[in-house]
Amino acid sequence: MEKKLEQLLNSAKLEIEGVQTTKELEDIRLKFLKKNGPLAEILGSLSQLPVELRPTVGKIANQVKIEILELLEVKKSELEKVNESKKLNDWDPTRPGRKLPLGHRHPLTQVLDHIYEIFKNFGFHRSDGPEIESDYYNFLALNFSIDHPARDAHDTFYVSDDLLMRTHTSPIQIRVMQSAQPPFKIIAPGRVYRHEAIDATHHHVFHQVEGFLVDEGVHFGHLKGILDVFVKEFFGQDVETRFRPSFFPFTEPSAEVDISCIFCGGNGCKICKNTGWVEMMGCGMIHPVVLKNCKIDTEKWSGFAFGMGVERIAMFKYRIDDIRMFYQNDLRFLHQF
Ligand code: 2U9
Repeated sequence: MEKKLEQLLNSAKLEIEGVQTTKELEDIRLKFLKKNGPLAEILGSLSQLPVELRPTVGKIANQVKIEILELLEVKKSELEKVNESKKLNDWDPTRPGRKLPLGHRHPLTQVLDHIYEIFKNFGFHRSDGPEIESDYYNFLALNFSIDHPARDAHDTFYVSDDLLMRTHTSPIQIRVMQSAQPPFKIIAPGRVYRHEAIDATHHHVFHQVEGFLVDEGVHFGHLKGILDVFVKEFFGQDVETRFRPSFFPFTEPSAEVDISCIFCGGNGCKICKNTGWVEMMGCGMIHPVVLKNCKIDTEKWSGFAFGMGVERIAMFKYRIDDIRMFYQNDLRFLHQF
C-alpha cells in the first residue's frame, strides 16, 4: 500500500511538471483527487488493512494528498505568472487604438460660430451681456414707449417689477455704447426669452445675433452692402437680398431683409411658398433717440444695426421644420450635423 502511494505521488509530480495550461492542471487535480480517484480508493480501503497498519498508511495517504495539493498550487501560480507576461508581450503600442465616440458642437452653436466668423472678418468684435436685464436696458433705452405691447407680461418673462429675461440682445449694445466712445463695430450673440406658446416655429427660448456699427458718415447703403456680403458668404454667392420697409422702435428707417430661396433659386417652391423669397432678418439705421440715450453726438455719428434669429437661419439652411428639435437633444438628430 505504501509503495502504491509513493508511485501515485511520483506520477502526479511528473504529470504536474509537464502541464502547460490551467485547464490541464485542473484535469490533473480531478484525475488524482476526485471522489472515486486513486487516492480516495486507497483511503477507502484502509479498513481492509490490519488494524496496527491503518494509522501509518492513513498518515502517509494524507501526506501524499497534501503534497499533491501543494504541487498543484505552486504550478498554478507559475502558470498565472507566465500568462501575465504573455499578455504584456502581446501588447503592441504601434497598433491603432480603439475609437472613442466623440461629441461635436450643437448645430445652433455651429451656425452661430459661422455667423460670428463672417462678421469677425468684417472687423466686428463680439460682446456679451446678462440674460436678466432691467427694463431700462431692454426697453426704455431702446426707445420702446411706456405702453409698448412687448412690455406686457404676456410677451415678456418678468423676474421682478423692474427685472426681466432679456427679449433681445440689443441691451448688450446699449451697455457697450454707454461704456465707451464711438466708433463701434460690435456683434452681440446670445439667448433671449419671449413669453409665448411653443409650437413648430416658436420657442420661449431662442438665440439671436445682433450687430451694430457706429461711425462718421454711416448710411443705409453701408448697411445694405454689408448684409448682402454676409448673406452671400453664409448661404452662397448666388443668393440675392432685398430690403422691405418695416418698423422697429430702435431703428429709423427700418427694413426686413429677404433672401432669394436657396432651394429653388428664387423660382418658387414649397419652402418659399412660391414667392421665391424668404424673410431672414431685420435691420435699420439706429434711431437718433437711442444714440442720444447713450450720449452719442448725432451730429457727428450715425450707425446701423441688424438682428437675426439663429434658429430661423439654421432651420432654413438645414430644412428643419420643427424648432423643438434643437432642444430635445435627440442624438439621431444631432449626429446629422
Ligand atoms: C441697438 C440699436 C438697434 C437691432 C435690430 C432687428 C432689426 C430685428 C429681429 C430679427 C429676428 C429679432 O430674432 S428676431 O426676432 N431683429 O429685426 N434687430 S434692427 O437693432 C438695434 C440693436 C441695438 C442699440
